[in-house]
Amino acid sequence: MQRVDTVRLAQRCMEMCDALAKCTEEEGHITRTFLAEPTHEAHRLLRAWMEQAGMAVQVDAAGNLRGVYAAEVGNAPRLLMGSHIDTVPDAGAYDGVLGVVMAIALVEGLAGGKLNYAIEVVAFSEEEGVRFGVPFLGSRALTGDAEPLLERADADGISVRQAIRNFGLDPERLAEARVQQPVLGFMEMHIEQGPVLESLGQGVGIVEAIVGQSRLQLAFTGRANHAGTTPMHLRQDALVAAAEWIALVEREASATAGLVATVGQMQVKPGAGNVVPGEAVMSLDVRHADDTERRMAVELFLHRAQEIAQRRGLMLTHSIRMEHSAVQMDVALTARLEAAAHAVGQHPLCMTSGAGHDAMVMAQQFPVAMLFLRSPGGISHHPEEAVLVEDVAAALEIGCQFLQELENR
Ligand code: HGY
Ligand code: MN
Ligand code: MN
Repeated sequence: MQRVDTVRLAQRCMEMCDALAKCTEEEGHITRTFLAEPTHEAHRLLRAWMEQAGMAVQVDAAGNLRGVYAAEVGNAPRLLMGSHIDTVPDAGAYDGVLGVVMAIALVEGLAGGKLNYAIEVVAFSEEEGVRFGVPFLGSRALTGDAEPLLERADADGISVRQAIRNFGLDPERLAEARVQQPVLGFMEMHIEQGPVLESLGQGVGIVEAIVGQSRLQLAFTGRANHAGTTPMHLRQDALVAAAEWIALVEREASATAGLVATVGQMQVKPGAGNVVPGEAVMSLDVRHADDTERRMAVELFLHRAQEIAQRRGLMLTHSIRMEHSAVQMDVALTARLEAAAHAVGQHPLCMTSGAGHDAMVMAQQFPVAMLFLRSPGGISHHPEEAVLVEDVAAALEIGCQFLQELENR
């Protein structure tokens, strides 16, 4: 494999992320949820870059854009690489998309040279779970586990099935999205989205495990009433109950090592300033590297919510939107990634990911490995999310060597 100009490729990756950032639902912000209109433009850009790099490109029924770089011989196994192109609302420019464009850059760096395995770069259509409250729609299509999600509806009552149709795809062909070929593994490059690498002055990290996560929806239901005429002791105020519970969640999570718990979404009804809130519907995101600790925390938070509801004469309902166990990266594939780093003179930190990734889903069926890039300021899911071009170059150096290590497997 010839010497690759990773500095030039890193610059190209930054430019590609800038171009994708313009594909947004919200003027002045980066917001691109599952199969939203701007995804068509994002696909157009990615398709052009993939084809330029020598890939044959198609879109599957889940909206994943997939480019295949053929091997030197027909029925060779394939390496999967990629990440997601959907975002949270008002996102940064690198979460997900950086891993897609870096994978394209690695293929571009091959400059037409063929390997004894194929490469498939996947731009997953949905990982964040913003539109339908359930994440990993894209990668679950590749593992053949997306069908159960087809009837989930978004806030406007549009189902996943209908959203796929509205995008111009055929949900009846979802089963064809499943990976059929023999797979060497899935390698995902992604920003860390946290403070660890920066705090240690490291540009790149190797992921050993991804924490487990539970995503729930809870609703406190009391009784709406007049804000002026209803005495305080006669109220069944759903928002006050939620506030008491959210403060408790923060207290308990802060007191438990390795536990994080977040209420990120809330709808209050009827939502008028002069009406005592009758209903408060909110999300709960709970994560821990140890699944038992996480499940115990969820139990505790639900028990406490029930207690608060009882004491305040309210009703509590809840639903589990998603539950995913902690995932260990594949030891052998990760060892190859580490060997590649050492071969190019880098010694990345081995670490756990507090963020969820498509690799969690792909790990259900394939060996997976992940490479992290430093998040300056430790910030993500925020417009100030950043990445350093020199860290992208360093990660591409490792990626090029990793492709070579696989060639010599
Ligand atoms: O929420 C997460 O962990 C990821 O960024 N989707
Ligand atoms: Mn991500
Ligand atoms: Mn994210």
